[in-house]
Amino acid sequence: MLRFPFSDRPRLWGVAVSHYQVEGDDPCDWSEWEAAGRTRGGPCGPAADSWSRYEEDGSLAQAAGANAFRFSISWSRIEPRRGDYALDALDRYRRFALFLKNAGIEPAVTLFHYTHPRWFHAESPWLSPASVDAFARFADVTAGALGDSVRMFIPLNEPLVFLLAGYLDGQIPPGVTSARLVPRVFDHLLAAHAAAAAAIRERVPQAAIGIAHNMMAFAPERRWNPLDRLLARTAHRCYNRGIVEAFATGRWNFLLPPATRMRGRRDDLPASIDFFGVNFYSRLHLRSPGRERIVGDFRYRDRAGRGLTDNGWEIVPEALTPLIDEAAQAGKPLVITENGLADADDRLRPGFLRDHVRAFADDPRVHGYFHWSLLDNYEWLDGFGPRFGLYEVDRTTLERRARPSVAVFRDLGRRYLASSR
Ligand code: IFM
Repeated sequence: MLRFPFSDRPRLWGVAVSHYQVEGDDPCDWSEWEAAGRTRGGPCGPAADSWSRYEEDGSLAQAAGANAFRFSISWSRIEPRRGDYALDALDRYRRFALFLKNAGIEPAVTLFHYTHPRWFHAESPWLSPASVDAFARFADVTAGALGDSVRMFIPLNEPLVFLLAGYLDGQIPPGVTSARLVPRVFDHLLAAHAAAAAAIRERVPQAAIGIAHNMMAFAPERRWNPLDRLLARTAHRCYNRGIVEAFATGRWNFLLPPATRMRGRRDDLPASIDFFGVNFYSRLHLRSPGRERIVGDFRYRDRAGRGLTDNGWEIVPEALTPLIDEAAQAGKPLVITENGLADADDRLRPGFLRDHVRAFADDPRVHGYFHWSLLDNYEWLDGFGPRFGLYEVDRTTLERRARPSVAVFRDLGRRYLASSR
């Protein structure tokens, strides 16, 4: 059975987007969040209008030399009312996947990328086991519709980011702030991943399934301070290793600072993935004891001396190597499922690309790279401020224009793909 790495495509050189950030006009829990004024950056509105321009975006990816395109499915478009599936929306994604396939581009489909249908939090929230069944049904229907052109699936994008922002900080929907509830939601997210993976395998036996895990480098703010060092180790253990361990062994046991014990077991997790995806962006410097937060301060700093991105993140490609080592503990082939930066002037992106690609290009454990992002898009709470695109999107006309980095990306891709032959 053909799984990952694909023998007919041993390396992936791709771009990534997510539905809500590019499609536009998608009524869901996030659009309600915006309407309630809960974001700093205003509403998403038409985003980049990819819902009607996906094929144009696919062609831009092709022009940039990509042989893979990661996009996500809007659950709210597919199931606007519980149990009521919108065949036209499924068909829209099917046509796009087919377009990519015909263009020689591997479609990589994410099912959960932060947003939910409006009924979800009231009828089957992540606090309830009903969420697991609801998500598995969505996965089943989607894999059934796309299975003839898609063989690469990522049920969950960044489950820990969603968990912490949605159920601990309450910054994103559903806006809960309860450390007590976090372990239960984590269990249900992992159960939903496993149930979705099983549903996808039923429909698409040759599917390659993975997780996209956001990994962050952590450093002590004051290297000499044992408490800062302890905090950095604890953050790494929880934020990076917890999920790796869960997929490696089917068990997890770690502390979510300051005092929440995350412990559990799911024997079906290790076999539920064929690859482990790493989303990597930056490094945080931690200081203890906390002044602003109970678990301590965390800040980005330009310690590596490469400058900060437009949204203030440190550029630190050398931190990717140890995180790849960590992710490899999952015992699966690796893919960099996201990596990129906000850089409207495209001043830092060429060097960023070269330095990050250098960190994995000769690593036999890594089988692909997806740049975040193909396009400038809606950066959640920060709205359209941060510009992550290889292609700039004019906010008035929504026209796409190649940034100079497209040529750098294409050139790096040519070399990356050539060296796998
Ligand atoms: O835009 C996000 C994406 O939705 C998830 N990973 C990080 C990106 C940049 O912040």
